[in-house]
Amino acid sequence: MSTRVITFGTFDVFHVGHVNILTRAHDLGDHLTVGISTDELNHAKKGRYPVYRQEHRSQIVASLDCVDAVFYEHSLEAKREYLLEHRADVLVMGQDWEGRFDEFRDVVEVVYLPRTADISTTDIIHEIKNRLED
Ligand code: C2G
Repeated sequence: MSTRVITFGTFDVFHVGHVNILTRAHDLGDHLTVGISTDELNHAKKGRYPVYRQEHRSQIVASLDCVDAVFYEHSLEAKREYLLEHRADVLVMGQDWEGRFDEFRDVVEVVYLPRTADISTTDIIHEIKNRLED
């Protein structure tokens, strides 16, 4: 039987940390689905809109060989519905979400992977701002 893996994220200003988690998520099964946080969900969650709009973020993620399907994650509260709708067997998230999805262990195996060190969208935005100010 094939194993279906699912993960969620914003994937704004796409970088190597994103590549690493998606590659490793793919390696845990046979099919990888990625839920892309919508612009509105991000605004609600982080108080700012992403730099790249959702159509571009999802096009970038969908173009990767390790990704089989993408959809928009409109709500953090609908995670159980998304897991069932996409028939997920394994939920993968980075360790910054450690423990936050344990409540879904009744429907999926939950795996938290270590984050890639020393890179984040926020750091990249700050680096660009600093260079412009120099
Ligand atoms: N990530 C990573 N290493 C980094 C940066 C990010 O492994 N250096 C991982 C995060 O742990 C996450 C994924 O990449 O699993 C996507 O990160 P974000 O785009 O920051 O996702 P986030 O906004 O946390 O959205 O329902 C859950 C949310 O939609 C997650």
